[in-house]
Amino acid sequence: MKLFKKVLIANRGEIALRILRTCREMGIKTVAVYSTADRESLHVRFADEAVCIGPASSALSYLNMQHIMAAVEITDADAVHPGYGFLAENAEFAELCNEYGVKFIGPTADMIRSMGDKITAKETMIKAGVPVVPGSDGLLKDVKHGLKLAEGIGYPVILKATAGGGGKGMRIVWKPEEFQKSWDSARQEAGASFGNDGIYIEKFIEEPRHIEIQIAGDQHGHVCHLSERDCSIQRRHQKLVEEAPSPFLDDELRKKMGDAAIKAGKSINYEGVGTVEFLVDKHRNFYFMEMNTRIQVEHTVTEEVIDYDLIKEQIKIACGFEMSGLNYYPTMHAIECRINAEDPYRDFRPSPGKIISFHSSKGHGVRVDTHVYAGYSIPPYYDSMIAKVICRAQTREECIAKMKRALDEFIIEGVKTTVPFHQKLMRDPVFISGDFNTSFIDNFDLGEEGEELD
Ligand code: MV4
Repeated sequence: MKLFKKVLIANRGEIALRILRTCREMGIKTVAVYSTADRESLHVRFADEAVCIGPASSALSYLNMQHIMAAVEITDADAVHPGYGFLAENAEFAELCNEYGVKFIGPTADMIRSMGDKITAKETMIKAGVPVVPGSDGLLKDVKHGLKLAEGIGYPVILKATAGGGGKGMRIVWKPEEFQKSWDSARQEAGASFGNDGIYIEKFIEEPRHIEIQIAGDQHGHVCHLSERDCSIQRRHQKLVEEAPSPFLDDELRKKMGDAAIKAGKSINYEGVGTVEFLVDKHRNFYFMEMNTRIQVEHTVTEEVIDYDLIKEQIKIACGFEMSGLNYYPTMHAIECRINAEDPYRDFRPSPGKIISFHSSKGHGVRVDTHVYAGYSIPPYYDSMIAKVICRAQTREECIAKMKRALDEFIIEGVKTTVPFHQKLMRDPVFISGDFNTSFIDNFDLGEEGEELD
């Protein structure tokens, strides 16, 4: 297998560092790109070369395809790793890389497109025999069409934007009288957010769990799964905690969902690592929700439980490496807490600024992926995640104990963080029981700021 000589990392923050580290281990040279706001970032310092691609605003830097391609040309990189966010699921960018003769480390533009449009994705899944939520085939023509289908499906129903994802342009409708209003606002929001106001309808699954399956496919037609992550701990469609294995799955359901995810991947000849997201109801029915055609923030949880470097796998697949095709099952338990520079006591309001002191948790079974350090200023322009704490232990109970310990020894001064939220969560009887769903955080009691914890 011939590896890339030089990879340009089209991203910032912890994921840029994460990719850089694996490239180093593989003997691949690295190019960092950065905005003027990220001049002091570690990814810039650690990379073999670094190119400034624009001002602080991401639209003018990390999302600026022309500037990134210019950096590719200047440095003669032979591949681009997009990380997550920014251009990671941008089919046009994948195509542009192709035109420039550099490998986009990820799926082809066609694969990205086929999953980017939710209706197309759903149709593909139906054909592949992957279970989907009952609903309209295709877009709704008008309100009348929607009302008629809703009657057949049965309330509550949910309106979703075909260009959507992450909750934008989504409305739950509990009764027919509300339909018109929800329809109008869903269309308006979808049009404004995506420039596409196409809406479809589904049965609303109440209090589901969000369980996703990690898959990997190579250029030789093999697709395997690497088991699940439970991402039910979310707030306003932002994941806060992820874990593997899911406390809800048994071996039988894990195998069924794994098979379904492989079918999903094979149906589009998937190349690269990807994630098939499912909603799982209380009766253990599971339904395809969407597929992410990128490496995700929470990939680390899977890395810990199967002892595998997913970034390395991405690079090998992009180089044409042939996989065994075997599936991977967890041998350990892992939990990830996302530490954001946000004030959990003030509605998770962002808290950018200078970090005065920083002491990371360490010790057996504790992994911290972060780009920050004492003296680093968190810019206000990008997302607020500053660290991921991933703990790994033999059992879920031990893993929670380890996470408690790890969070308690974290010191971050100068900005507000979500550490206290996680400290409280790790002591919550419902979280500890493992019996929670995507509504759990809506009713979670954070307690008083500065309260003593046992
Ligand atoms: C749903 C659903 C219930 N029923 N679809 C939220 C984000 C978007 N990707 C899809 N989402 C949902 N789709 C049906 N038919 C509930 C959600 C949902 C949700 C899903 C996963 C994790 C957290 C969530 C929070 C609220 C709603």
